[in-house]
Amino acid sequence: MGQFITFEGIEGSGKTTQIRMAGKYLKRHHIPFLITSEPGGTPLGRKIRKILLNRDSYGICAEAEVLLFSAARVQHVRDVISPALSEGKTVLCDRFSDSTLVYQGLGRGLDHDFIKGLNDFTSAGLKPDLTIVFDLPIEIGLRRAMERMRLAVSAAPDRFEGEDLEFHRKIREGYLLLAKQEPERFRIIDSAKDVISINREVCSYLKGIYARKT
Ligand code: Z5A
Repeated sequence: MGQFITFEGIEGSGKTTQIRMAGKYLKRHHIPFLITSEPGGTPLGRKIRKILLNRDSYGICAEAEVLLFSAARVQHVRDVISPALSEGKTVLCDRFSDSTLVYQGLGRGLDHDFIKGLNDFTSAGLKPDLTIVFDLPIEIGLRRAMERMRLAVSAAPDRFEGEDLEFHRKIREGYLLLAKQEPERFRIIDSAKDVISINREVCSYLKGIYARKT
C-alpha cells in the first residue's frame, strides 16, 4: 500500500502551491505518486464542486452541504484514492475528511460525532498516514486568496470565501484542535513563511514518513 498524505488548512494557506512542490520532490526521488483534491478528483466530484462553490447556490443548507461533500468523497475514495494506494502510489490529497470535520462541524455547527460516522462511511475507514496543516492568520490567507482572484480576470469569491471572519477563525482553531488530538498523524507548518522554507519543512515530513516505513 502507498502512503496517504493530506494537505489541510484555511483558505489561501498555500496547500495547492505546496502539494505541487511536494509532487516534484517525490518525482526527484522516483516515488510513484498521484496528486488529487476535494471536492473534485472524479467527474462526479467536479460537478458537485461546482454546485458547492457557486455563490448563487445560496439555498444549500448545512445538512445538504455535508452530504454533497460526502457524495464527492465516497466516489473519490473508491475510484481514485484506494486504487492508487493499492498500486503502491503515494497519494497527495488537497483536503479530505478533516475539512468536513472543521468546515461542516465547527463552521456550520453540525454534530461532530455524526460527521465522524459519515467520514468513516465515505472513506471506507481509510485514514491519512500523515496530515499537514498549513496554519496562518486568517487575514493573511484571505488576502492571498483575494490577490490570486484579482490576478485571475474573471474570478469572483466562492461560497466559502464569502463567509465572515468569525467563520474562518473557527476553521483555523478547528484544525489546531484536531492536530492536538492526534499529534502522531498531524504536522503543523507556519504557512506565513516563504514558499521555499515551507517546502523544505514539507519535504522533511515526507522523508520522515518513508524512513518510518523502512
Ligand atoms: N470544503 C468543505 O467545506 N468541506 C469539505 O469536506 C471539503 C472542502 C473537502 C474548497 O475550496 C472549499 O470547500 C474550501 C473548504 C470547503 N473552502 N474554503 N475556504 P477550494 O478547493 O477552491 O480552495 P481551498 O482549498 O480553500 O484553497 P485555496 O483558496 O485554493 O488556497 P490554497 O490552495 O490553500 O492556497 P494556494 O492556491 O496555494 O495559494 C493562494 C495564493 O497565495 C496564491 O496566489 C499563491 O501564489 C500564494 N501563496 C502561496 N503560498 C504563499 C507563501 N508562502 N507566501 C506568499 N504567497 C503565497
